[in-house]
Amino acid sequence: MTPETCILIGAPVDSGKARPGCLMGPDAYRVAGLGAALADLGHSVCDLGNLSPEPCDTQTDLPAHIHAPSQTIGWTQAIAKTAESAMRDGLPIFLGGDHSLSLGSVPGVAAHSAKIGKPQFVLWLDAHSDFHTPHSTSSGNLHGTPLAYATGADGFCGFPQVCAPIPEDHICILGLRSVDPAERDRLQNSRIVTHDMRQIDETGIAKPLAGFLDRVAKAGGALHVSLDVDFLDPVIAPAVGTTVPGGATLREAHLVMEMICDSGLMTSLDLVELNPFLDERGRTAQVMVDLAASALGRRVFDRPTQAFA
Ligand code: HAR
Ligand code: MN
Ligand code: MN
Ligand code: MN
Repeated sequence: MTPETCILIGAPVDSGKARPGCLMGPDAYRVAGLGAALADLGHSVCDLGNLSPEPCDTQTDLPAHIHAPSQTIGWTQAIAKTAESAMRDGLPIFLGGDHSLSLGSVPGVAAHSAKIGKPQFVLWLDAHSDFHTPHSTSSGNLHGTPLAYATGADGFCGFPQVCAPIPEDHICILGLRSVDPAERDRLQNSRIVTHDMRQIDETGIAKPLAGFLDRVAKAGGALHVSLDVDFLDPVIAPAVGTTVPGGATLREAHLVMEMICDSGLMTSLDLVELNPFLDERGRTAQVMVDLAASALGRRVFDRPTQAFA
């Protein structure tokens, strides 16, 4: 692949749910060698360090059970601005942080794509659809809402206006196996393309992904990839607060990343939901780093021998 300028953006967002730990994610990716892995593939790597949330004490009309709304709004503002500017300079990789970081990353990258006249597409690799609004979520956890926000859904009072909403038919979700009833209703009435694990079992993962990548290519689109740790089976990726059995295998996940790389379409990447406090000797962080490397050109024959087993 052609060398990229990979811009690492630490976003230690931990406000999207009650259980703490995702704030340690960016440093875990660094310790697991993300920067060196990308540099070894010939990319130039620029690590911006960790962002901080903008101060926010907006009074909002969000429902009272929403967890930590001000912090998450502050993070959304900071991440969206950095996302838009980083897109001008290279390929941003957002090191989460919980999935509420995508409330900032997706609208931010989409704002840039709109300005350069490229249609923005999103590939959501997740056990969950994250398609709640603050009014439909019963948990009150905003990490379950970013995909709805990115499409311009109503109900995000106090959040920045989404200036370039993602058209529903530009979104593909792969790996679903935990969808709440309210999300299911809204998804079924949307044009979002979903492939749950049952379908992946039946068709394999390559076929639905190839169909989506083909659509992105034909549209001349920009592709944002949002990789939630819980897309993976918890046996290979235990370090996440919301494990759901029956997820993608290591090879399914690498194949997704290798196909994304071959497509040459990826313009930005989120690595989200890693909770290093729940990890086993860093192995989930390492899997996520290896997957990012696959998306950016690593192939089996290039892979250094790993010491851990
Ligand atoms: N749907 C559930 C909720 O809204 C669980 C959401 C879990 N989200 C993530 N990201 N872990 O996908 O509370
Ligand atoms: Mn998610
Ligand atoms: Mn998830
Ligand atoms: Mn279109």
